Amino acid sequence: MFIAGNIERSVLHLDLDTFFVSVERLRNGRLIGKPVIIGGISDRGVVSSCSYEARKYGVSSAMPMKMARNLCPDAIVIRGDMEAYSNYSNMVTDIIAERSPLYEKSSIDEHYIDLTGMDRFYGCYKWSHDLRQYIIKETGLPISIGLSVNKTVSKIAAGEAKPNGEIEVKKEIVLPFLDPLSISKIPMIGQKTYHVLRSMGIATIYTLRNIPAEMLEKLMGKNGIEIWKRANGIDHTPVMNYFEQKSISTEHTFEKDTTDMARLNQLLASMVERIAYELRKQEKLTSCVTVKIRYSNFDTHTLQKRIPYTSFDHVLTDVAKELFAKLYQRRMLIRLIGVRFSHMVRGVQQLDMFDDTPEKVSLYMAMDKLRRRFGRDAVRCAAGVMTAQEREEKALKQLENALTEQKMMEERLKKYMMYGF
Ligand code: DCP
Ligand code: MG
Repeated sequence: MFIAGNIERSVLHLDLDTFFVSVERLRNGRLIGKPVIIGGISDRGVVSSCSYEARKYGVSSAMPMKMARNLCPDAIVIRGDMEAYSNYSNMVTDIIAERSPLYEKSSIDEHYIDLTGMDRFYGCYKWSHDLRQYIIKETGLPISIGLSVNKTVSKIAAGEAKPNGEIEVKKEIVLPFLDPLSISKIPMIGQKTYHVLRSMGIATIYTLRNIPAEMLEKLMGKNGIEIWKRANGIDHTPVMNYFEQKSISTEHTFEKDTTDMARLNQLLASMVERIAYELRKQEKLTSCVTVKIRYSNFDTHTLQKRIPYTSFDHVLTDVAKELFAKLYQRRMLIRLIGVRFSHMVRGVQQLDMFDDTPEKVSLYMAMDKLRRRFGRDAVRCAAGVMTAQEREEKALKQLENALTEQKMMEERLKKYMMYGF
């Protein structure tokens, strides 16, 4: 996409406040005003979302649940319900889609809208304010917004507007707005980069943006330049139309057309496994599965289903098989089958962790690790590829490794929380 450097853009960022907690509060008013934590409820689970009342005690997302309970023993801990959150997420997206010229859904509770040019008809800020009020009225969910010249500044502004607020950062005040903020507010700066920069005495965006870009490049490569640009309020990345965002798909054409159901189902499962791995590698979740069949006479049929956000093979395989069974009614020879995941958002597996036992999550992590090390086809659990006993033995072994690794990770996290390294 071509973006002229001198055209001033208006980009709106919307982020729902304590999203999962807010949905639970709609369903149970007694949770309002209390410390609430959503996540895996076992000790090995992690915090997905927590209320401001819980944050006061130092609880934060991605923290091990055990630690969160220690910090805030009075917190009400709730095992999440991904289906409900997906429904509310889609409700918000539908409202935005109906009214916006161009929007991007960037995570389960975040959207960007490109409002460039709207000022000629209707003030951008007024439009954004009205949209926010409408979302609150229709869904009952608190949401914060930031309006500015690009995605980075508007996202930071929405963060600063929380809870339940709105901030506009006009072009002239971008730098004064950014300067006093902590470098951790820049979305590109993760924990690792933050610690590197802090160890060099860089705390505020002002200090960061006054460091020569070449120095940051030497320190962090290309990323260093990008970080320097963000600190200076420069970000040309376009708002990507949600429905034009890349989907992940795969197809298989048979050498000899077939009607062999067992083979078709087995192949479908292994195709799903392959692209679900790709999905997790990209740290994405999908909410729409499409299955395609091409018959030997080239007649092509597709069927799709919207589902709660997930990246788990076992969920996706079941959906794909269900769609295939519905689609394949003609008992004719099949020439090709395909699977596609679309309506994807940024999000990690942790998001759906509470849907499953910690053992299953560990198993997925172990399998993906093996795939990373030995190639994507190193692990298969599609029915029929291994005997049941082989599968179980392999799964147990992977589980064992994953649990050891998870224990080590928890130790590291604990140490980090205690000593800050
Ligand atoms: N989420 C998750 N694991 C993470 C981060 C987020 O499961 N590591 C989920 C739970 C959140 C939702 O995604 O409710 C949105 O993430 P946010 O970072 O926007 O967190 P919240 O909406 O909970 O809080 P805030 O008010 O800070 O936006
Ligand atoms: Mg949020």
